[in-house]
This record gives sequence, C-alpha cells and structure tokens, in this order.
Amino acid sequence: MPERRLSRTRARVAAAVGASALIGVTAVAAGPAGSAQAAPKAPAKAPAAAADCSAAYRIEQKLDGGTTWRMCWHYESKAGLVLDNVSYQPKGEAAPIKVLTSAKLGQIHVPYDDGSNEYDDLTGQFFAQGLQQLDPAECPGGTIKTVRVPGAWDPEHPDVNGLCATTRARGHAYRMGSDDGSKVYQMQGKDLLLYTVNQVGWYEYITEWRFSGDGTMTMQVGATGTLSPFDYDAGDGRGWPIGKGAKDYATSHAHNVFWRLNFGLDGSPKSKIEQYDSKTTTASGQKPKTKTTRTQVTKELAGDAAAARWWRVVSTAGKNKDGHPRSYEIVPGHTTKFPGRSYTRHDVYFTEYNKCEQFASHNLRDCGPGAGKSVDKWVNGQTLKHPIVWVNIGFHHIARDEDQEPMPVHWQGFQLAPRDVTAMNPLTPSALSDHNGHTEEQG
Ligand SMILES: [Cu+2]
Repeated sequence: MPERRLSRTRARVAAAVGASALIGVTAVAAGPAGSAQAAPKAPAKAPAAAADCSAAYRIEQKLDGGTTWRMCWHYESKAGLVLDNVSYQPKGEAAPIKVLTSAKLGQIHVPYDDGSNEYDDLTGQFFAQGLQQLDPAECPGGTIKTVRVPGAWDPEHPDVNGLCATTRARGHAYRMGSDDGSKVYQMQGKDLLLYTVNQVGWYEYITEWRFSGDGTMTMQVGATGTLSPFDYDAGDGRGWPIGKGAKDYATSHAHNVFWRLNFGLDGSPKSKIEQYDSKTTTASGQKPKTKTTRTQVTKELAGDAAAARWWRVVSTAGKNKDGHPRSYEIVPGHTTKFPGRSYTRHDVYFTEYNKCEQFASHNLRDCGPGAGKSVDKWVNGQTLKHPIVWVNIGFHHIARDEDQEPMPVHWQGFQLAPRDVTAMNPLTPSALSDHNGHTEEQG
C-alpha cells in the first residue's frame, strides 16, 4: 500500500522539520497544512465535570466478583487518550472509591543509538493524530467508541472509531484449598480493558489500560507495526543485521515511555508519597534478617528503582475498614534506563502539581521564564502537597529478524497495586469473609 507508506514517511518528515524549527521557541503550531488551527492544548471541556461526563465519554464496567470500575475519558491533541475520575467500587463498599483524577501518557521518547534521530512521539510526532480505526474483530466482546481527534490529518474526517472498551480474561484471580482439603476456592477473573492504537512513523503503539476486579491497574504500551526502512545503517558498527547475510543493519534505538498520574485518592488531591527500602543483613551462624524502613517523601523527588525499594501514594482522606490509610503501590515492570538525557535518568518523578507541566520531555506549555521543558527540571525542592507521579519505563530495541514483518508486539509498563484500599481481598468468597487478620485454626 504505497499510499499508507507515503503518509508514514510524511509523518516523520513533517515532524522533524517542525521540531528543528522549534528550538528556542515556546509555542508550537507545527503540522501539515490544515491542522495548524487545531494544534493548541486540550479540548476546553477536558477535566470539567466529575464522573458526570456524557454517556459517550463514560465507561462503567461491573466485573465478576462484584467490582465496578467507573471513569470518563477524553482525547487530547498531544497526549491522546486521557482517563478522568477513575473510581473503584468493590463488593461491600457503599460508594465508589476515587483513585485517579487523571491518567495519561506523559511522553514516548525515542533516541537512536547512532545519534541520528531523537523523537518525542507525543509532542513532536503527532502521536494523537495517528489514532487508528479499529476493526470490530480487534475489540472482541467490546465496544469501539468514536473519538474526535483534535488536529486530525484530514479535517473533514476528525472522527475515528478508535477506542476499544472490552473485558479480557486474566486467569486465576486467586486459588486456595480449604483447610480440610474438601474444597478449592478459585476464581477466573476478567479485567476491564481499554486501548487505542496510534501510528507514529512506521510504528504502531497499542496503549492499554487494564482494571482488575481486585483493584489492580495495569498500564502498558506495546510497540508493533514494522521497522522503519529509513533507519538502516551498516556503516558505524551499530545495529543488528536484518535480512540475508550481514548487509543491512537496522538501527537500534530506545522507546522511553512516560506516564503521568494525577491521583485523587478518596476524592482528595493531597496524597503522601512514601518510599520503602529493605535491607538484608547476615551474621555467621544465623539466618539472614531483613529490615524494611519507610521514608516520607515530603519534597519533590527524582527516584531511582532499586532491588528492594518501592513507593506508594497514600490517601490523606480515607481509610479502609481496618483503619489503615488507603494507598496505591507503584509496581514498575522491566525497564532499561536510558542515561542519555537528564529526564530519562530516573525511574519515577514526584512533582508538585503545576498545570503547565504536562509532558516529561519537550513540554509544550509555557511554565514561565527558566522553568525547563522536562520533568527532571521540575524537581526543584517544592514541598509535595498535591503530588503528580511520573513513571518512566524504557525499552532498548535492538531489532531482530523476527521484527519483520509485522513486528511482534513488545510490551513495557507498570502496575498500580492497591495496598490497604479494602480491609481484605475484595474478591473474597463469602465463606471466608471472617478470615481477616490473625485467624486461629478451628477445632
Ligand atoms: Cu523499536
């Protein structure tokens, strides 16, 4: 399909020109002719109304086990899909528990190993405009929602059937044999799953948002499509031979994906961030001992993952029925940290909310003189009252023969796991509902 290939080529080229013209300039109106009027910011109606968005923008799904997830969505000119007012209501909770005020991608940064190219796919390469129409067959069991794309390539056709909302099996939600071996408690769970496919150059990014009955959220981006035919270079010893022999080397590169999370736990933007570190000590003749310490993160932080380190976002407005403050733990997936830029050098960033700080790199909004255009610059000592969480997961892509073609999807992402959001597993079967805390053996 030469037509499609042409348009892919044009996407990268047009954007590259735009990016170079941008240096030293604050505002952006780059884009192919006809889309300039739509370049600015998000649609004005964006985060206005709480859970009362209109039906077309509302997602509500009750899952097996009685958990209901609710949220609104909108679509922005740079970030693409944004989820608003995400709440979680497990069985036995009288009202929805508010979790996230908004969640979206914060950037996909793509630097090439040979230093030839470096892309910011969201704010520099028209990720949002590359929204793909989904075939009903690729949203099995779900509904495909119509998305109006700001700054659409074809202003005559801005509506794309591009958001799939469906459910997908997750396998065991739990399993436990009863004490006397007479019974097995087990549950096969399903997740609420939302996704869009956005084409950038020769790549297609599948952005998945998964919501489980036990309160876990899984955010991941899968890259597929095909290798860029322009990014072959046998000349400098970098890359991997693709095709017969060792003639054509696909240029290696990284995909550094950022997410931006604005928590609203229990309806309040004021959350606390805590870091936990475990240290194991050994002494001769004794078994190893491990001690876990908590550090309150009270000021903005660029955090580095470590083998026995994790963070959580703690509610200041609500507790579970055991009297424990509700929280969500950040569970990063596998990452390859890219040391080449100050903003990719850390795994998480906690920054104080500032409306103009929307993208982890190549941020387009004007945050004032000297404010900086990337998330690392916004970590400058402010006290965290309303923390924004940025998660950076990197993938170093050294192409392989199997990448051609289409490329198998390679995934990268993280989870948000509930920690003390409910007093017990929200999926606990009624026969076990009194098994909370230190339960004694019966009889
Ligand atoms: Cu790649």
